[in-house]
Amino acid sequence: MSEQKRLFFGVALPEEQGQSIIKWRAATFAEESGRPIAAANLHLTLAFLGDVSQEKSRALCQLAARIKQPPFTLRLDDAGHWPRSGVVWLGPKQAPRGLLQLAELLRSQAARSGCAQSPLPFHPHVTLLRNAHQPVTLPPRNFSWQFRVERFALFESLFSKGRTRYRELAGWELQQEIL
Ligand code: 2AM
Repeated sequence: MSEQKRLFFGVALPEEQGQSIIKWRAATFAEESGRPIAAANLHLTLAFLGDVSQEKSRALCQLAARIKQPPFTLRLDDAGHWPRSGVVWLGPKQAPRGLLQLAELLRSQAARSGCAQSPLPFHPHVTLLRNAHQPVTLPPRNFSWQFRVERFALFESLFSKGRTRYRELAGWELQQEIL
């Protein structure tokens, strides 16, 4: 059997918004709230694939390349805490239709290719803190970052020397349909 990689489809945060978010995070959450995610690792997962063989990842890439969808604007104006998974997150109060469509398509392609998908509904979020298992005081919802999502990518999750990092393996542009 070929080597397996831990993969997911996602959207990386633009550098500018990522930097602004980590400054805000440092000023907003107490140090003991949880472990902050590095700026370079901030992303929104569209479909988590788990451990995938090379053959399967190639097939999933071919399906992803056929997706035709226009870009959309993503606004991060909501925050929440999931104490069981220990995650503090940012997300949209109202998810744009383009985001939901893209995630739905990637998740159903993944499921059909044998990558089990969570039965829980898709809840778009950018994880800010991990290991946040104690109560966390969330800030008032007076923040907002917004950016155009013009591409999505397949990422590999790598863990070494106690650190996780994400490596982009392939990416696809979202395109306005030309009539
Ligand atoms: P999280 O940030 O809420 O933990 C890489 O691990 C990405 O895939 C993370 O954004 C993670 O979401 C997401 N993910 C979704 N389901 C997962 C699972 N079962 N195990 C690990 N990561 C998962």
